[in-house]
Amino acid sequence: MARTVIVGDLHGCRRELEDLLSYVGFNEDDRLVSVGDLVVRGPDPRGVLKLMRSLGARAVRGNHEDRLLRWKESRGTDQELVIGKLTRKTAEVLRPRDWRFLESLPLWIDLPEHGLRIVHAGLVPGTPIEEQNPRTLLYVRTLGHRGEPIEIRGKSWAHWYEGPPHVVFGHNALPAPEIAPFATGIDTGVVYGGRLTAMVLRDGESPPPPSDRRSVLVSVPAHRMYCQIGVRPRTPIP
Ligand SMILES: [Mn+2]
Repeated sequence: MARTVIVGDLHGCRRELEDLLSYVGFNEDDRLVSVGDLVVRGPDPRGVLKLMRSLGARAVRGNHEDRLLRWKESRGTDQELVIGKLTRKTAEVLRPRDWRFLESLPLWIDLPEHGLRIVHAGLVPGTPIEEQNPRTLLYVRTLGHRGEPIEIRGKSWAHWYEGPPHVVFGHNALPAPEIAPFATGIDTGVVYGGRLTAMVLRDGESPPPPSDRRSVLVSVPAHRMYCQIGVRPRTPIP
């Protein structure tokens, strides 16, 4: 039976994606969707994109894809975007078909058959998705006193969100998945030596309530720490 596998931030960790697909017994009937940040910081950005394409996988745009694309667009103009060493390293290895894949990524993907919406970072509760600031979808972590989006760490925006649809997101690397009533964060920091997490749903299945949410989550460990920026999750998912 066909399943939907939604995978967390990969950051070029191709081996761990292969491990995860093998762990869940991914087959040609299943479909793969990513929460974005497919590339940058990790060892094999092209390998991740090649594997994604070969599986017909979909993905939303992450802040790293967005930054790469905005840099590419600005290149050679007097407004050329300044990018960091790790972003540049990725930009240098990507081929035209990789860039085309990145350019095709939408800011959100709806999977109504699972009652789901996928965004990279999150959203401001109560605002229709079409009216969200793209910057919010790519970078939000918490909310201010007036409900405004904030990009630094704090209590996840997800805890104020009341759905529907259920939102699956990444961006905020934590030792374990973020489980909120109507949202699930699945960035468990594989590139920082943590784990790669995915939500696996059967045909037509919606994410269960928080008490059972872990029954649809799986994870595999990183082979090593590829990058020291950010958190280094230590607590494995049981
Ligand atoms: Mn991100």
